[in-house]
Amino acid sequence: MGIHDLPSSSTAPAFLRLSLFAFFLTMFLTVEHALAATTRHYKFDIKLQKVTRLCHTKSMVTVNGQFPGPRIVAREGDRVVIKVVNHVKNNISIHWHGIRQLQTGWADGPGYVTQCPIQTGQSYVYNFTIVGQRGTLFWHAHVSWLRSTVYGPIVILPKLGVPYPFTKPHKEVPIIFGEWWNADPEAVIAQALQTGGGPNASDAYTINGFPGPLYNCSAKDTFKLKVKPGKTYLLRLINAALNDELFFSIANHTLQVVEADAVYVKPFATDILLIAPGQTTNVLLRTKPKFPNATFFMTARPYVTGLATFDNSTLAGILEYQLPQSHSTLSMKKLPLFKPLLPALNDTSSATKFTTNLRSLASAQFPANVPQKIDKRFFFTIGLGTTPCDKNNNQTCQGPNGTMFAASVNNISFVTPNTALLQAHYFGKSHEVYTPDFPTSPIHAFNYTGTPPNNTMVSNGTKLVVLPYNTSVELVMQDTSILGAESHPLHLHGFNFFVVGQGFGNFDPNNDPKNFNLVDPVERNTVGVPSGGWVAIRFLADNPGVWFMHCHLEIHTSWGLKMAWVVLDGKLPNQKLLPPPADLPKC
Ligand SMILES: *[C@@H]1O[C@H](CO)[C@@H](O)[C@H](O)[C@H]1NC(C)=O
Ligand SMILES: *[C@@H]1O[C@H](CO)[C@@H](O)[C@H](O)[C@H]1NC(C)=O
Ligand SMILES: *[C@@H]1O[C@H](CO)[C@@H](O)[C@H](O)[C@H]1NC(C)=O
Ligand SMILES: *[C@@H]1O[C@H](CO)[C@@H](O)[C@H](O)[C@H]1NC(C)=O
Ligand SMILES: *[C@@H]1O[C@H](CO)[C@@H](O)[C@H](O)[C@H]1NC(C)=O
Ligand SMILES: *[C@@H]1O[C@H](CO)[C@@H](O)[C@H](O)[C@H]1NC(C)=O
Ligand SMILES: *[C@@H]1O[C@H](CO)[C@@H](O)[C@H](O)[C@H]1NC(C)=O
Ligand SMILES: *[C@@H]1O[C@H](CO)[C@@H](O)[C@H](O)[C@H]1NC(C)=O
Ligand SMILES: *[C@@H]1O[C@H](CO)[C@@H](O)[C@H](O)[C@H]1NC(C)=O
Ligand SMILES: *[C@@H]1O[C@H](CO)[C@@H](O)[C@H](O)[C@H]1NC(C)=O
Ligand SMILES: *[C@@H]1O[C@H](CO)[C@@H](O)[C@H](O)[C@H]1NC(C)=O
Ligand SMILES: *[C@@H]1O[C@H](CO)[C@@H](O)[C@H](O)[C@H]1NC(C)=O
Ligand SMILES: [Cu+2]
Repeated sequence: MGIHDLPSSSTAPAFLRLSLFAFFLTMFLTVEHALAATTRHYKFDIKLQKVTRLCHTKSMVTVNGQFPGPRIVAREGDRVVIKVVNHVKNNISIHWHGIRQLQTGWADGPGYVTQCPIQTGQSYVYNFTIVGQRGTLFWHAHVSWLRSTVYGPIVILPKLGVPYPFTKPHKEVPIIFGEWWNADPEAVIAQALQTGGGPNASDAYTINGFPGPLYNCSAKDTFKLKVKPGKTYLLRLINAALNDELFFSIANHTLQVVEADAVYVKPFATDILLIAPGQTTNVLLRTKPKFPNATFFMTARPYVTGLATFDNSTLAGILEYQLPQSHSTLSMKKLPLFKPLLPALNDTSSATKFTTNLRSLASAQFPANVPQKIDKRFFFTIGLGTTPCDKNNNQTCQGPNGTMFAASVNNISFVTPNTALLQAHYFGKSHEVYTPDFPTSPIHAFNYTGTPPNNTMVSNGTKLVVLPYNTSVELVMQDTSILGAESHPLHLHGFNFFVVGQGFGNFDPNNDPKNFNLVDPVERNTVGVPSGGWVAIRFLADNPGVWFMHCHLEIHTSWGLKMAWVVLDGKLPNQKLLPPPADLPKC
């Protein structure tokens, strides 16, 4: 029954939880209007839990002691209310990654952006409605590197009675990729910020929390996907890893991509998937018609373009067909095991082939509302850089040439304030916290993907862009070759955007826009800025609030590759940010 186990809910009738769910779904099609959206309640207790992987046991921060964390299941249109209680010494907040949060910016979650963190012994109720989204998203901690262990799936089912625009799956299975350090990830990032060098690479990648048999001391920690022949499975793939985009493949099986970041796409078949941190992708797995007398590895390993040292290991799970009765004496262990062939770690052409295949479904029922007329254009450089090393502050200067690594947008490395930006904005105290002068284009133009400038030092500040309500925005993000070109998965909070164009080299404002796809571009919340290239996105700023935008490679966020957009209230009541909840944490 899997995913159709809906959680306890204040108004959902008990029958929703029965396995005859599908039957009732059909039966109640005609009275759909009578079954209004419901409220789903969850409680997240943030607490320590001992977990062992690769023969290393550590006490880590979790939700309800679970790793990965519990799944949130709701329908499009439902309200979700999650009470988060912090029982650990770390400050924490939770981000509902990809949820639009229309008018409810207070529930978005990034620490010091929309809220102060929830401190030890305190709690906060996240309260939001899921509007116009269906598919897979995920939730994760949004303070420091706590998301390495604090994450879980968000499953958004279509409204009751609305079918999927693809084969109805026999079963649905969330598959969440993560990254495991034997050490405490908080110590890893603290050390990196003190030395100024790159952080220690992770020790393993995980699939639903398990590294799988390709690692030492890990065979028993293997995720198995048990399937029946001749069925269609919906795999809800989520990349919750910190610092690595991943290639994924299942031996001898082709996958049909149907959805990305909770938006339907035009279905296409592929053997290889690319999924960046912050991205989600739904695929259909059609199992072989008969018991294949074999088992199959599903594996993932990184797509890496930067110069830094990285975890080059491979996670594996097993796709296992249920034995037919006639084979009951056969042992699974004796069956041949097939392995998929993954692209090389630096295979940019495989990566590009996958991403350029993604197109919005753009049907009458699920249109692609691409902004056609643009009010404001922005051009942001995205890349690495350096800052001076301060030995008096215990920094040990192990970054490039005795400096400290930094990262920036338009050469500004974002300085996180010690109070929340959204509160400063809402209560008219912004002048004390940030300036509204984030540059619309680089202050100094250079050959962004050519020979890098000699001076790699970045500037810093807490600068934001302020947009009137309903501004239609076009943003070109240009990778730079400073300290190495690299693919950066940029994530925008509060909006989906359309990926209207991408290319390699420097963006050409005269010729490239002619090739923009304004008909059926993919709509999502996280997009990879190609290594040594650019990407153009469009979105309508129809959600008042303060919205974080950052690289979803966590180390780049730590180094300052982040900024925020302020979207002002509109005139109508439903165009205004709601007042803050009474329990909003204080700094
Ligand atoms: C959630 O928000 C709605 C709308 O503002 C409100 O009616 C409801 O009381 C809130 N629920 C909780 C538990 O705070
Ligand atoms: C990072 O790796 C170095 C070299 O292996 C090791 O000495 C150091 O303790 C590690 N740091 C953390 C925080 O685990
Ligand atoms: C799996 O693929 C390999 C390589 O293409 C092929 O040799 C093998 O016969 C396939 N096995 C099954 C059970 O499909
Ligand atoms: C991974 O990196 C290690 C250390 O740099 C190297 O020895 C090993 O060959 C690499 N493995 C792969 C699969 O690239
Ligand atoms: C299945 O494969 C095993 C191992 O290769 C072999 O021993 C067995 O005879 C096969 N059974 C069938 C029904 O093909
Ligand atoms: C990818 O890596 C291989 C082996 O490390 C190297 O030979 C090749 O030149 C690299 N390709 C690109 C496009 O960087
Ligand atoms: C630097 O490190 C030393 C030893 O760990 C510590 O005693 C001192 O307080 C630190 N200084 C600063 C400015 O953090
Ligand atoms: C580091 O210094 C060397 C020698 O001065 C220079 O060639 C190189 O470009 C510098 N690298 C960076 C990243 O600044
Ligand atoms: C930028 O650098 C690239 C790579 O070195 C070079 O091919 C290109 O001609 C340069 N463009 C300009 C405008 O100088
Ligand atoms: C960068 O440094 C090199 C070598 O020191 C020098 O020849 C060159 O003129 C410098 N370029 C600029 C733009 O300063
Ligand atoms: C920001 O830049 C100023 C001036 O260069 C410098 O003194 C300060 O340390 C920097 N702050 C951060 C957080 O990097
Ligand atoms: C937790 O957050 C509060 C409020 O911003 C801050 O004062 C405190 O230093 C933080 N504690 C830790 C351990 O980071
Ligand atoms: Cu990045």
